[in-house]
Amino acid sequence: MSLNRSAPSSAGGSGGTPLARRVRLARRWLPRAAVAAAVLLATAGCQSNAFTRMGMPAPITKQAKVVVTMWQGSWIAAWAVGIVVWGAIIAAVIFFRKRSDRVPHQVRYNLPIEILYTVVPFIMIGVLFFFTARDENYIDALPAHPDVVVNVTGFQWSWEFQYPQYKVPKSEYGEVTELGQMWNGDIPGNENQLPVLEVPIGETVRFNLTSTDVIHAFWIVPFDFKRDVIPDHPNHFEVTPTAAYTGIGHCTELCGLYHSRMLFRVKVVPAAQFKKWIAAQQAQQTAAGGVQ
Ligand SMILES: [Cu+2]
Repeated sequence: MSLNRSAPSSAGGSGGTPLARRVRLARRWLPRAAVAAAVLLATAGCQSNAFTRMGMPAPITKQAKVVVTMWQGSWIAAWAVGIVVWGAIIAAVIFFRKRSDRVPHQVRYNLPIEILYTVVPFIMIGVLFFFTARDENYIDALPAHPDVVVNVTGFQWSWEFQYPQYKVPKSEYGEVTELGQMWNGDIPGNENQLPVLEVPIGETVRFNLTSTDVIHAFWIVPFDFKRDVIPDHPNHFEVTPTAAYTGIGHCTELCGLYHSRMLFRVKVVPAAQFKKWIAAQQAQQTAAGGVQ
């Protein structure tokens, strides 16, 4: 947008005291600046970029998008409340300065104002609660028939991923099983030895989480979501990936000496590529008589 900067100075220069000129300038430009800021905010909100996500990683699942929207909504609500509170503080500082020793008019026991003080925070909490509960129900939903099931086992200090729908006959586990090594940065290329978790785009993927020892937590950063992996307490969640992704997943619950090395490779790939990969894993593990 190109703003004509010469207009205000020529208009502002036409007579009047300096104060009157400043007031005229402010009257002319403040509404325009407010509209420009509102348009900028509204249009910037349409696209998902690092600024409008307010620090959240770019989402790669339907559920993660809901998390980001919730986060943005919380910021908008916080800003709205902040602007009102700051506005009231600044107004009090400017317009209600101490001018004499006269005690100002007191409002205690003023029932309408006290009801307002009580009701407004309840409404604010109610709105936040409503959206939080709605989104949490969506994110925690476990539809009956997921397309792909992954059983995740966390242990000190690595992960095991099993695909019970894809059998590997005559093997120890009887199904496609991905194991790997704990990360060791001293060994070049060691990241290629990490266990692999591969899931398809556009299909519902159920994760069943268990631990064999202590509490771990499962975290794929752009899922915008973490879930604890607890011994004797199976946890579950389901996502629908929406975008390709290759990266590193983490344990995000301090679980012991090598917690920070408890990494895994994540590949979110098109469904056809996933089918090919899982068939290759089945063939390979069947030939080897079990997991490699
Ligand atoms: Cu851990």
